[in-house]
Amino acid sequence: MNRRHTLKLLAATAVAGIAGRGIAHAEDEPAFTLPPLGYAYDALEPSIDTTTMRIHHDNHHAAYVANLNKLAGRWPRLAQRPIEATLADLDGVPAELRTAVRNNLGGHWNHSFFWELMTPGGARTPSEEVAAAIRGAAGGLVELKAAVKAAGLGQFGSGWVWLALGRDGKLAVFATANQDTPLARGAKPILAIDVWEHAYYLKYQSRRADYIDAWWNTLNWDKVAANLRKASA
Ligand code: MN3
Repeated sequence: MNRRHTLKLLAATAVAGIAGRGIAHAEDEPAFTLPPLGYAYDALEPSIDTTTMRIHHDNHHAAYVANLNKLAGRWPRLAQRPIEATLADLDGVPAELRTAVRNNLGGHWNHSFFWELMTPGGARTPSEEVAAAIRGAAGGLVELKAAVKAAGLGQFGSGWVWLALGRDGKLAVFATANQDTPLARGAKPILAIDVWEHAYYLKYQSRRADYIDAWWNTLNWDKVAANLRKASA
């Protein structure tokens, strides 16, 4: 391709881009929006560093949201149902979009849940209600942390570790791959830790265990208590 041809192509792309944005603003808001982090990027220092938080929220989470808006253009029902309902019924998603919806809607839901879990200012230790639930599920907090760490280190590649209330009414620790959610198996999440490398690599490099240990310092136990009450209701 010669230079003149390239410039013509760029000009055409620019015009199409501007027209596209104009139409989107005039006729409708995006179906999905990136929720604000709700606190400063440096609020979880030194456990989670500022740059990681900025890239994780503004780039990684934002990319899932951008992809969802494209998917909603192809399948409007995506924007019309509650997110949880779609994630609990992935078989109801058109087959050709199912993997993309699973990854991007899962990524959007998981991260939205994760940011709130780390909101600074809440309880630094479990309430008696939460502690009792943890004793019943794992034996105690020390044992819960050990189970979460084992699941996190055992997750090959990217994924999440969850404490979730299962269909059987019992709390369990397990990992999911990629952006898969407990909702897909009918479980209700209580807490979650993102063990994708993008969540820790800038500060911890390959030391996933050190990241998991430090992550507990960021946990807002008031959010855990609220999630437990909601799941048990
Ligand atoms: Mn992530």
